[in-house]
Amino acid sequence: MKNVCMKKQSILFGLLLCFATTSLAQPHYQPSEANLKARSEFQDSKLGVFLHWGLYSMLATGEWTMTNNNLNYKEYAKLAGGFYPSKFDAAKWVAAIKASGAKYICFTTRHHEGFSMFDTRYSDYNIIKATPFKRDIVKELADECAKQGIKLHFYYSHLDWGREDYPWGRTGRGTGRPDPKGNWPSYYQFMNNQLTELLTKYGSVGAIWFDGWWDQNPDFNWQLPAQYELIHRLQPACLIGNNHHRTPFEGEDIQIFERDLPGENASGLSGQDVSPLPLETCETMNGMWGYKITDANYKSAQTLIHYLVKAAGKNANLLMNIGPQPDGELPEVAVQRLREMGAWMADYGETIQGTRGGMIPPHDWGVTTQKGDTLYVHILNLQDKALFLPITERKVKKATLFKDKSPLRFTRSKEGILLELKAVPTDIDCVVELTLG
Ligand code: JFZ
Repeated sequence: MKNVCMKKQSILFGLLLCFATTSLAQPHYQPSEANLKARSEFQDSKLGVFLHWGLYSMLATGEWTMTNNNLNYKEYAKLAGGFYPSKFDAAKWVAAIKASGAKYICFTTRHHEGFSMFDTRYSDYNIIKATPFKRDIVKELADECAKQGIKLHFYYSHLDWGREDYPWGRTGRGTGRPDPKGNWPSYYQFMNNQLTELLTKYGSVGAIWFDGWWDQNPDFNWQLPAQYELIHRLQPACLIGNNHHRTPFEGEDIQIFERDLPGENASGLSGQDVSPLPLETCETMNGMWGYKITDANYKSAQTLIHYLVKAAGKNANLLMNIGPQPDGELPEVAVQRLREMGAWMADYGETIQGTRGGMIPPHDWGVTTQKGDTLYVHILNLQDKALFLPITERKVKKATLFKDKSPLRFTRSKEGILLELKAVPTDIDCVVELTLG
């Protein structure tokens, strides 16, 4: 009798547990139609420009200076009183960036230092209340991007070196905040309040680019599902990316790589698997994200273009960074690079924008991109006049040199085609256009 009763009880308990777990389980994220469309437009765009701008720009030693030098958070906050970027002109920035062929800008609305570059009700430590500048930089950028027809993405730091309620993580331990425990519910609410502002006051937001997950232990509960749900509820087409250096979590729309082409892990930050989501890799133009006065080591236009083309060949976008100066201008060399990239994009943009990674995987000589029946062969590094291409699945009907549309000869074999170039290529990117049957 007792046994039967216990059995009944355990069945009941089991049923209850089953009910509880299914009803508590997060429903599987289903991206909206608008989101899927935004993903594909994002993939088409191939080039974006990252801007790291904040109070740290004034110290001109990069955006990690607060933690690297253990600067006291109350002292650091005084920088705001002197932040007056007198030469800031959103129209000029957006025009210079657009000229590169980039289709979106990703701007640091609030970096790890904790300062909000926008007008926010939820902290006085912001561009309007704490600086003599008193202009909402994010708003000016958003309006200008809308006017000039380029998308705007928001970088948003999950970690904060200046707030007392952010629980101490790996970094920012020397900034003088009193309580290592912080107050997570308060901090989480603060972030969601700010995200709500960013997604309701600045027009359509292309993406939220999170960063800082890696600051806590991997088992820390960031409550991301509810935060992601909030974002997608406010703007279903807004793409969510998180620079956590892991394969994407539920609810994310793009996969981010830092200073790395997907799958290469050259920087040691991106050993994660490559997911089927749209991919983006970010890279600095010199060696630092935030403005660094001593870093004049800008990559050449050729290096940047090669990086862009290699990313495209790996089916990824390049988000190329510039650290604006404290006076509000973009560094002159950076503007020059934007111009140089723009000149290349004007001629060759269509061989990457609107394409996907091509059927031939990347090789030492270069990469391929593809749009319908057109395969673009990007020869970046070849000391030869002949190039073998392992194409067996499709028939190659025609080969032309992209830049002047002149026909190229090739011979077919069982293993592929042997392309005959007129000379050893010397262009930054010698593009051959193949028409597939
Ligand atoms: C992160 C930021 O910390 C950095 O300031 C910049 O915004 C970049 C785009 O993204 O970079 C990281 C993130 C994590 C590590 C190093 C750099 N890490 O875990 O060592």
